[in-house]
Amino acid sequence: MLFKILRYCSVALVSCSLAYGHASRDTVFKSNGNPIITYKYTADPAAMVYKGQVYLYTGHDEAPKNVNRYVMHNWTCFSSPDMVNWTEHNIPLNIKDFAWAKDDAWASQVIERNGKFYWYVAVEHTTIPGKAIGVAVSDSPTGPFKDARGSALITNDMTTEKKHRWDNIDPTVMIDDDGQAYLFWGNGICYYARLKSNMIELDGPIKSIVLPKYTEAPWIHKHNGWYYLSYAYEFPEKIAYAMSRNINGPWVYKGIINEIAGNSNTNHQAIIDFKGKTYFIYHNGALVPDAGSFHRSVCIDYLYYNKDGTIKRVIMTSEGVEGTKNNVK
Ligand code: FUB
Repeated sequence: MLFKILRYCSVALVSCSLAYGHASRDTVFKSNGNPIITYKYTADPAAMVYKGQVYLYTGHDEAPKNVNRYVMHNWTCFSSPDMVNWTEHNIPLNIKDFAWAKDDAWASQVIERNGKFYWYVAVEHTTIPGKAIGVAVSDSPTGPFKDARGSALITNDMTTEKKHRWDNIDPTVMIDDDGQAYLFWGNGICYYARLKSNMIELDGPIKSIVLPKYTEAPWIHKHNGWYYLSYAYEFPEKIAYAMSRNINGPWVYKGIINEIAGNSNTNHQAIIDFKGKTYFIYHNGALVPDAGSFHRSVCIDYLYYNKDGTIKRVIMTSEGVEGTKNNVK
């Protein structure tokens, strides 16, 4: 406990010019195991590799103590050359950047196309009841980002298979080798649709995929010719996955990757290859003083494949990853 408190304080010193959770300038820090960020609560990680750097995008849990619901108003961006030395970039995106959105800066993902960076986000819509997906764009992975459409890309009235109002959340995006982009998303059902090359319009119907005990948080990635669709399974959430030789399926369910992440009902993974290793990025509820399902923290551990392409179970650790260089610690 003493160690945790000291660690909390030491990063707070590095960030001494910051009001809690609101960076006025970039913040540089070295992660010291899991959770990797110890001066604010971060959730719903998504990551992207671009020009030798990892860019990590997260939500920001801001619920007051003892408030047991998501209070989330902005998204954050961190970069690292080695998965250990990190820079937080001054708040790149806020719910207020979407004039049509009411609140709830939920899960998101950024992807690059032709030198532009598209940030897909889940939010609460102001006038169309329910959750919606928007997209912001920037010329830089660290922003500034602006609303790319001036309206939502997906609204609750566009999907009818599920009746609850939060089925349109948790966007994940992939550009396939032939240049076709796809958006996957959903709570209680996994939706997907093609995107036009402008990345801000659908290019065809919304379809759905049947996956065992699917809850939310789809993440699409490709590795050695296999497509992987990982997702939050049951509730409290484990992470499971399916594999396919084609992004349009059929998807074959393969099992659990990650167990329930300590002290958090949700788990929310991103998977990236970076400098020869594969990383499993997720959140748990391990950071004092208010750790839990509504005060979550991003963690990173290794992910390993078997020879046949299936994924070994992730071992969640407090030590985290060593980074890509021998001299980072
Ligand atoms: O952070 C709000 C919601 O919790 C996300 O959209 C889900 O994936 C879960 O992590």
